[in-house]
Amino acid sequence: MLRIWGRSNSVNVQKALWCCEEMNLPYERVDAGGSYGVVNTQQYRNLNPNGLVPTIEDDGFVLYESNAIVRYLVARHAAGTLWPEDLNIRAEADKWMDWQNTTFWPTFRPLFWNLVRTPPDQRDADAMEESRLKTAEILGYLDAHLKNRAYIVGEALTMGDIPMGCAIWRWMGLPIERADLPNVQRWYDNLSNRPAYKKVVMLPLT
Ligand SMILES: N[C@@H](CCC(=O)N[C@@H](CS)C(=O)NCC(=O)O)C(=O)O
Repeated sequence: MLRIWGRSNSVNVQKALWCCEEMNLPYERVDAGGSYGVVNTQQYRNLNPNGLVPTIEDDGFVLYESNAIVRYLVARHAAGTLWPEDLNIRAEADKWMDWQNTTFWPTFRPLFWNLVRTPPDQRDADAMEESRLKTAEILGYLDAHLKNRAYIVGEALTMGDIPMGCAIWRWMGLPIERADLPNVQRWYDNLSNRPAYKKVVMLPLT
């Protein structure tokens, strides 16, 4: 059976879990990372020398990097649905996946990290405000893109929704002032109605 290494509150682990839940694919999850440790053991480093989560083992095949894991899982099990067969549509989905990892998350991370993982007296207020403003600005790009779409590349959920879907739960859940982004809100509402998203993504922010 597919094994997923990683704590369930990790944004990157949730990408893999959400995929599996959407596809009804059986998996075993092993707690690792954060307070669970494990990632510094030799056994884990042999699988993933970065010491980060998630890592998957699928019938002897080992893979890390959350977005690569999402692509692998959906290409293998959900061709034509989560894995768009049309090359242009798939490339568009790919683009938003990469945008989450390389643009959105580095912009949003200071706000998230300070508010969720840092004691109040040690928070960097300037970094938080800069991160909040810049995140709102770039979410405007996603908002414009979603104007005529229910999901990231059309009317149905694809892999393109998975990384940003995991990330937007965090943006929506923080006790902050949020810019008015009606299309992002509508998309987020669509995600929130999905049982798989409720089960593995909509967890307390810790
Ligand atoms: N680029 C990697 C980043 C992985 C990453 O940073 N994972 C975080 C959790 S979201 C982690 O392992 N942090 C250390 C820990 O949890 O011990 C990916 O997308 O998989």
